Amino acid sequence: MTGSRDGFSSWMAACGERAEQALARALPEENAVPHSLHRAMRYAVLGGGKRVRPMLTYAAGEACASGGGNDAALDAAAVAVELIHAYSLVHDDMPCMDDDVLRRGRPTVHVEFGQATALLAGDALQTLAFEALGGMPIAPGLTVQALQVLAAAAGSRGMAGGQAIDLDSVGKALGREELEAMHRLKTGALLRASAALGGIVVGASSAQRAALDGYAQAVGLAFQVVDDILDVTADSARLGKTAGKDAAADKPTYVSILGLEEAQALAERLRQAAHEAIAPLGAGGARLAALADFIVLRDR
Ligand code: GRG
Repeated sequence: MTGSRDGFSSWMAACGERAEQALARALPEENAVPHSLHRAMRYAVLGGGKRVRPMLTYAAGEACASGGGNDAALDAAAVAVELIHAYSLVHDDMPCMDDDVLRRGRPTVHVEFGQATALLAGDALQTLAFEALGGMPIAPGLTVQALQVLAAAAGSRGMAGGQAIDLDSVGKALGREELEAMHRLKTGALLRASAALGGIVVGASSAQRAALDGYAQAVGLAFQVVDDILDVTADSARLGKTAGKDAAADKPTYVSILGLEEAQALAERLRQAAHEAIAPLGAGGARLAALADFIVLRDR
């Protein structure tokens, strides 16, 4: 099943469902006080999204586990990375940042619940991520490592730092290296942590962790290159978010710097680099390889 496209599609569907259920369990119920905050948190997280980060966590765990992984710990790690992602989208969409009204085909959280609740929902999703990791049924030393990896990836030397550089770069002529440095933080750091956490919770060896990291760095960059390509080649209905925003905001992108064809060639080179990086994982890395293909060849 591992090698076939149909097998991979069912694995992706099963992973998406598994992540959805784990997220639904981890989030506070809507009928718990304060209702509007909990409704906003569930609205931000459930019923949408490709769940790429949880898939990276599950596939990395599967690739490195000897004798079956720890399902509860993998679920907690998958929940944690998706909660951080959801928080970043809620805050990114707010008027003080990207100011967007459409996300995952629905009104953004601040449009639906107001700015103050959106701000709090993002904050609370972020802290819930660390609560989930803190409760993992694994050796305490591994839990501490996982907490450090996720905190660093989300913070000022990771995603939040990348967002700050992005906000500063509007209207500026960034070079390719500066653009890459920004994306390695803004989107790459969390994707990298998603794979790392899968390895950590199943007790991956240092060689396995190094292979996962090389893979995740290539995939993280490829993800952003493809995001820039889709911003010009796909429409808003397919993306479930506003298309063409980067050009409209005069933001530097891989397409604006390299042109469409060279950006597509770069995505393909990164896909191949991702495959090469996981060669040391042998047959266990098949899901990760298929996931790299999905990330580069996706249409939304
Ligand atoms: C607000 C601290 C803070 C950070 C925001 C990641 C981010 C930083 C903002 C998201 C803005 C954006 C559209 C970035 C481009 C790449 C990206 C992360 C796209 C959205 O991720 P997907 O495609 O979304 O995985 P789904 O909805 O499928 O989960």
